[in-house]
Amino acid sequence: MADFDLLIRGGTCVTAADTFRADVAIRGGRIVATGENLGSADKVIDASGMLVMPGGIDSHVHLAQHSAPGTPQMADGFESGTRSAIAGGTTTVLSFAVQPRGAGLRESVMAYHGKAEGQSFCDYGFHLIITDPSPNVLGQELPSLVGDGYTSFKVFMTYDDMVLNDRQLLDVFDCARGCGALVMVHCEGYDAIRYMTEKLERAGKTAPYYHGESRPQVVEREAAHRAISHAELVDVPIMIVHVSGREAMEQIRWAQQKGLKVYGETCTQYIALTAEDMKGFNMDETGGKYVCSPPPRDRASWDAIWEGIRGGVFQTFSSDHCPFFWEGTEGKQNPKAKTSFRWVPNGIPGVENRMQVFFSKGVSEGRISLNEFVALTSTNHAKMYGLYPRKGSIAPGFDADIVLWDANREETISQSLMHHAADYTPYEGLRVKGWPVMTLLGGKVVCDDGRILGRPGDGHFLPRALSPFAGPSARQR
Ligand code: DUC
Ligand code: ZN
Ligand code: ZN
Repeated sequence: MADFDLLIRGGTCVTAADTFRADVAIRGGRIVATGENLGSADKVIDASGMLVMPGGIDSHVHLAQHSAPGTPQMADGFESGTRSAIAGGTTTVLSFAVQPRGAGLRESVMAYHGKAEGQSFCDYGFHLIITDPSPNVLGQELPSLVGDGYTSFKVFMTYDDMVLNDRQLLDVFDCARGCGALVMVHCEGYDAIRYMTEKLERAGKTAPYYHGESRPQVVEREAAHRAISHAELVDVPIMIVHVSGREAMEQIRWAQQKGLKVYGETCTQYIALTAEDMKGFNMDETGGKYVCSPPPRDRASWDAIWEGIRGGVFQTFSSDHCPFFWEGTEGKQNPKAKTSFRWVPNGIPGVENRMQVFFSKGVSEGRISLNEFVALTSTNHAKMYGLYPRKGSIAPGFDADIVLWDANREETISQSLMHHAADYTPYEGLRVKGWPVMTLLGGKVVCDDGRILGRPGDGHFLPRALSPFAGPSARQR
């Protein structure tokens, strides 16, 4: 009988802390040893010339999320979305269980489980989206769900069907403080966006490009400052998600320098797309392919985002995978969307490209180290969202969720390579250096050079511990 189920031999292991030559021994779905001459195994994978990194954790994806009647369906459910994830080297996703207004929180979570159960190619957990913070939700349901492993939730400062007013935000923050949950905040101001949208529409400026003009950086900066101020008042940590440029980044940096527990997330689109993309061909509808919120900015904003990444302002780099179809009446070109940018569904696919683009622009172009790459794509997500020390590193005791990475392989991102159900990729034509060549989930090879070997149902739901980053400051404890 062999010592191990699997040995990954001859690669260079990379963790958030170290880079070292070692074999990795796996038994029962977990890493049991790293080192040399470890023993025999039923199966050996030759990883020479490859980086051996923890599987990606994407803590911000939207799958099978349907929030309001009459709005378009998402292109990806759990099956296609997580298939795309493993093809891109990601082995855990955290998706959002939304509470439609008027609905109970637990019933919403249970319904969402029904969409994921038996469907997922990778492990998954749920954040909650709180749209209706009634006394029952804040007093009973939310604390009880946090106790059951749904230890983070998102609130919105915009969107008709999601927005919370300032008093509601304060109440939700207070509840999070009480139960130790981590609050993620979508920072864009509702009234400012409405004002801008109506003004642009009156001027006949309705093409997708004006989506960006309707929510400039000042709108994001104002909301970020307001959220930070409320969090300071309540004394609760917050995570400001999908930061798009300098203005919001500087708010987070300012808060951090004040000693507040304010964390930041940024995403692929904010280092790879610009507002120019939303012009499409000659200000036509094809710009709708790039419509997401906050909108992509400009190249100076890419630099600001890198400044925040390198300076430690951002803890996590996510995809904000939020896919809609391009063709057909259920997607970006739905009939209403042709009348104004305000009806173009907000969101783009990208779970498969997150690590490719970040590695290429980050590591291959010399902006960050290999270890920073692992921290920002995996380890920090695990730590921030209560999955550490089970996920997020290459060390004995961790789940054997591993990506073998060819740092020298050059590819051009194209829809023909994608495994999602969406009918386009916003990163079409982007040349990258660095590519995932094999993905393992719990020690099983689930993707080999783009060939999916895993099955729906391989992935399991992950109840999560409280985030160690979510406790209030000692100041008011
Ligand atoms: N917020 C997200 O987090 N994703 C897509 C759209 C949005 O507004
Ligand atoms: Zn958002
Ligand atoms: Zn999102």
